Formats: sequence, structure tokens, C-alpha cells
Amino acid sequence: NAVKNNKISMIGVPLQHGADRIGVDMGPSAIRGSNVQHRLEALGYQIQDLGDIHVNKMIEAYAAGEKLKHLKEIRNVNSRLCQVIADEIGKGQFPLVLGGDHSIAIGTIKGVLQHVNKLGVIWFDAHTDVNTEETTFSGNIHGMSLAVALGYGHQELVSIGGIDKKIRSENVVIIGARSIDQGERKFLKEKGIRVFTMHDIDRNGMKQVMEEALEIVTNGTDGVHLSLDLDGMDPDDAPGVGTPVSGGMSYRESHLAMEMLYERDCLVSAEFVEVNPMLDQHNKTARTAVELIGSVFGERIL
Ligand code: HAR
Ligand code: MN
Ligand code: MN
Ligand code: MN
Repeated sequence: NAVKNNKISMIGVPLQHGADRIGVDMGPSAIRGSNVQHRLEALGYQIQDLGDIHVNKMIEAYAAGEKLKHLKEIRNVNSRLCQVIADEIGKGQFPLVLGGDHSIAIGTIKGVLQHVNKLGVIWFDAHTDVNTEETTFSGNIHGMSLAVALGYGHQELVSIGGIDKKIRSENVVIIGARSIDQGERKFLKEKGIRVFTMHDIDRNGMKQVMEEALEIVTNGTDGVHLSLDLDGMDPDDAPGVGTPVSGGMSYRESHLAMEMLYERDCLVSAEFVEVNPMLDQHNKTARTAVELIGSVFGERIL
């Protein structure tokens, strides 16, 4: 746990095979370059930077007729990530994962599940990432990672870290959603997943949304994972993302969410994904990611 345990292992995952826009593989470098380590050390944490998980840099065109793009490489990277996460938690470290496209949530969550049986998940995102082989229009695996963590999708992905290791729909909340595919709507409804859309945030405010969200993810669980896709934020505040959607969470709303998460003291792991420096403006999105990381680990204005 981030507060009782002040030891953090930082793991970069320069994966871009799960998304269509190139450049998200440079996310970990951009976040490190924005002084994430010093920021956390100033808060009293001991940081071990484990470097990057190996990713094959060659992006060959996916085979014609292959529905899930780059399935093999994404499976390999996530299997390695799963093992590293499990090892670090086993040593008593708090894993902080830097992406990379959002398909890396598969490896992170599967790794945490090796130690935490009942895991709550906060999925901060403009999208809901619950497509499967059957419903995906794009074939991009970053749009499927939450479904896989719940146990649905391609067997090559669902089996990473063990097919029995999965999260439960009643322990998941999605915050900030505003772009949901037709097949995803059906999935979310069928599984009864609680989605706090931008409408809910506009109407009730982030404070109330987070109070409800924290109640859901901590109820009957042994810990909570934060999976934060930077495209959950408004593109004005986080322009360096591959699939921006207007009308997102503001800088202040996002910070409030992080601060409330810290106060609740429930996190066992966290990941910050989809930072694409090639699409960014003066590294703004990476710097924003680092500021959110500061807040979720206890940084305060006064
Ligand atoms: N739902 C769309 C798809 O499956 C878009 C996925 C969006 N990309 C992400 N994930 N950044 O949150 O392709
Ligand atoms: Mn996402
Ligand atoms: Mn997204
Ligand atoms: Mn704005």
C-alpha cells in the first residue's frame, strides 16, 4: 500500500502495438523526463526504477485477416509485465507502471491478481475498453483491456497469469467515459459495471462521484488498482494522446480524484497510460501525468 509502504517500483512499458497512432511507446521516457522520481522522493518515498519491459521495436503490418492487431507481441509483453508486477508485490514494493498504450493494463492487473484476490479497479478513461474479439471495430487491443481483466476476450489474453485470475464487475468503476461503442454499452449493462460518465461528473461533481466510486471499489475488496488513461482528461489539458475526445475531466477535477484516492488509502498499484509525446504540446501531457502521480501519492498544495 502506497502509504504504509513507502517503497515504489517504477516500471516502464513502451508498448504501442495496442493502438493505431505511433509514438505512445515514448510515454515512459517522457514521464521519467518530467522528474517523476524526484517528485516522489520529495514526498518521502524510496523509488526503484526497474527500467522498461522489453518490447520488440519492429511493428510489422499485422497479418491480413488477423482481427486482433499484434496479438502475439501484446501477449508476450503483458506476460512479462505480469511476472514483474507479481515479483515486485511479492517483495513488498508498490508497482507504478508507466505506459505505453492501455493494453498494458492486462499485464499489470493480472500481476496484481497473483497476490490480491479481490481487487477493486478504478478505470479513469474517456473510453470504457470493454470491447472483445466479437465487438471491436478497430481491432486495437487497447480498447479491450478491461474486458480481458474481467475474463472476457481472446484466450491468448485472458489466459495471461492464469485464466482464474480476474477481477469482478461489481468491484470496477469507470470514471470520465464519453465515448462508448455499441457493443460496449451492451457489455457494461449485462455485467452491471458502474460507469460514471462526464454527465454524472457535470451533474453531481467530482467529489460525489469519487465518494460513490471509492465506496464501490473498496467494498469487500483487499485493495484497489488505479488504471489512469490520460485521455480521460480534457484534451485541452492533456493533448498528447492518440484518441482524444472533447469534454473531458478538467485539471482540477482530475487532481481532486487523485487526492481523494490518497486520502482513502486503498491503492495497491497504479498505472498511467496513453501518453504520446509525438502528439503532445511541449510535453504537457507527460508533465500533467507526473502532477497527477504526485497527488495520488500525497502531494498537497499547502
Ligand atoms: N472503443 C474504441 C476501440 O475499441 C476506441 C478505443 C480507445 N482508445 C483508448 N482506450 N485510448 O481507452 O477501438
Ligand atoms: Mn483506455
Ligand atoms: Mn481512452
Ligand atoms: Mn479545459
